[in-house]
Amino acid sequence: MQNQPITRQEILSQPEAWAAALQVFTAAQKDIVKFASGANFEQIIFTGCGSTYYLALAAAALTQQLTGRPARGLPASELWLYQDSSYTAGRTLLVAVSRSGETTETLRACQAFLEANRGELVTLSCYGDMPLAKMGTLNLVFPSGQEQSVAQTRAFSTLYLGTVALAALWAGQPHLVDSLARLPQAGQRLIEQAAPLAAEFGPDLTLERFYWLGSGPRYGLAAELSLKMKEMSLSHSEPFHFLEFRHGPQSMVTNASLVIGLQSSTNSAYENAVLEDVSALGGRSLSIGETGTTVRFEAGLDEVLRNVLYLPAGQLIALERSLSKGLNPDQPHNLDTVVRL
Ligand code: F1P
Repeated sequence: MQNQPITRQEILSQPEAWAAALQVFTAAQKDIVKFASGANFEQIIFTGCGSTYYLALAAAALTQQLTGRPARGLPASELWLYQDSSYTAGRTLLVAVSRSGETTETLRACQAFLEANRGELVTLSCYGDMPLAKMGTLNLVFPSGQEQSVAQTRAFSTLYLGTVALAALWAGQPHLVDSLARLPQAGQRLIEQAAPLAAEFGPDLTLERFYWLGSGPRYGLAAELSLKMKEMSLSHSEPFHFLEFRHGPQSMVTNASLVIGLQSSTNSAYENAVLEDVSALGGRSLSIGETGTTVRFEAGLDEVLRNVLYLPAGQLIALERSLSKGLNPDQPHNLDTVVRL
């Protein structure tokens, strides 16, 4: 494709990147299991900055759900500068995630963690020659997530998939990791289905406000998609937990609002009712989920495994809007690939 933004190619190639990441994961599986057996961690903390902080939120929620151990997602800057409000006295398993592996805040948070001897560090990144990939007891590197664009798309979903696989193994459920092999195919089908919808909503410049709703392990993903809309298309965009939308944010609904629901199966009735309220208020909405939604995965995968499928549809809407506004999605305004302090 000539004259196409690199971001489009990065979004479309996610299924292949996931397949390659799962191979990396399989090769490291024994080392990963070692962390689970005999691990006396009082808490698990996931960290990152920007996109990878939102990834940390999503990963922590899923890890706690699967393992039953307390898990939190915190920005690396907070871990570095506000250690007392971040850590307990007990041993911590810190999982640091970074596309570049060189974001200063993430490196400083990890360094401070190791110096204070708070526990063990696991890192996930995309570049094996960068400093973060040498800091942990276990360093997982996913080169298939590498990107040329500033805004993360393929890197985010690939690294996120790594944390899903980690959570499944740490929960002692390796059969879930085996099922992840079905995701690349489901991702391909999803992208084909979402592309026409993105081509419909992206260029609709009567829309001025975007709200992304996601709950439980999906809140971090809603936050990431909202960030994509901001970075790529310079649009007003905010994430909320599903039912929180009624507690104030819905005052902002007009006929220029689009509310995008990352709908679960377990709570679809409650979540869908929020979207129905939006329509009653004159706003527009669309839903992404396994079945009965505007965009449907129909992947037949366990709910804990399929969250990554929400991402490509939202990324494509942000990309199409960016292009329709005459912007360059590869190079967002005022943003660098790596923040170095
Ligand atoms: C984190 C990050 C990106 C953002 C921008 C600046 O980078 O905040 O999420 O898109 O590129 O850096 P990293 O630590 O994941 O490389």
